[in-house]
Amino acid sequence: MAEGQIVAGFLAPHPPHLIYAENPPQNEPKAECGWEVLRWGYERLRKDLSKIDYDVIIVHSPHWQTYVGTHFLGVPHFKSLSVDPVFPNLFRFHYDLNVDVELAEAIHDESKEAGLVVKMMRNPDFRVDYGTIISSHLTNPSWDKPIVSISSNRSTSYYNVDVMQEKMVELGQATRRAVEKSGKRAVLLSSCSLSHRHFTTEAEVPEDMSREHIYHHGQYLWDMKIIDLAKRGCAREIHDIMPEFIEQAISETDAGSLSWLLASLDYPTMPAELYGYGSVIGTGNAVMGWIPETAEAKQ
Ligand code: 2XP
Ligand code: FE2
Repeated sequence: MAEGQIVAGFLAPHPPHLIYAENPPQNEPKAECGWEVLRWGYERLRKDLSKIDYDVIIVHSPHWQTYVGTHFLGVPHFKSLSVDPVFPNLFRFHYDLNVDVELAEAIHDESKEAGLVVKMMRNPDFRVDYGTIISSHLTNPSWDKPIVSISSNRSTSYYNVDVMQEKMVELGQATRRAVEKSGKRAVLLSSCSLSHRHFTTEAEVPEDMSREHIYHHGQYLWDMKIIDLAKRGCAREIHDIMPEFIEQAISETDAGSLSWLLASLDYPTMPAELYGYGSVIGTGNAVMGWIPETAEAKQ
């Protein structure tokens, strides 16, 4: 069996607004427009992804919160309705998805061997979280690939940010080892925003873009710092300033998704491709990523 590999890794944020504005048939609420720069960014991401072969999407989501260890979806098929608890007016999404349980178990086993507390989630009636669904949909709207969904252990809140960082390094390395042994080609998604300070009131028309703007200049500067480091191939530095970024920008990366992605990719030194940056209810969102094969092709 050929050695498996991580063929791409993306920061793939999950504001439900992006699905709402896209009007896929699965979502009940319908919009006129909205958040185009981010949606065009995802469009460019999909175009790049269409040029590479892959078998599976692995997503780490802040909205599957498990306080005892890291959990993995462990049922082959899920079909239900996902309603965003904060934005039920924007996101009522009928999902129907397949899970690569074999690979999920392999990452689970590698993680366990590395000393992490882990669990396979075997409840067939479990409601898949909207972070997993939104990032997976925007990356691959045809849903023709199985996913592996990994929970967030929330150790930044439950312990502290250093514990989160350490655990995500272990989880990322375990993910990489499991993918390599599996013989599969995997695309990884860190399902999170960067700065994460929300508006406290919503516009009457949610997609009224005259109301959408950066919330806070300091948080914007932090987002630019992270993007600049990624574009310059300084993934290790992003890991190193993560604790300060989380504190100063109230970042959704506190869930560990980005730390996991960077560790899984073994801290890429190739420049990240930035597909788009924009605010959603004031939060900072970058769609960007690393496709190692494109770097090799350019050499
Ligand atoms: O607040 C969150 O975590 C959400 N997922 C909803 C909205 C905007 C995010 O950037
Ligand atoms: Fe979120």
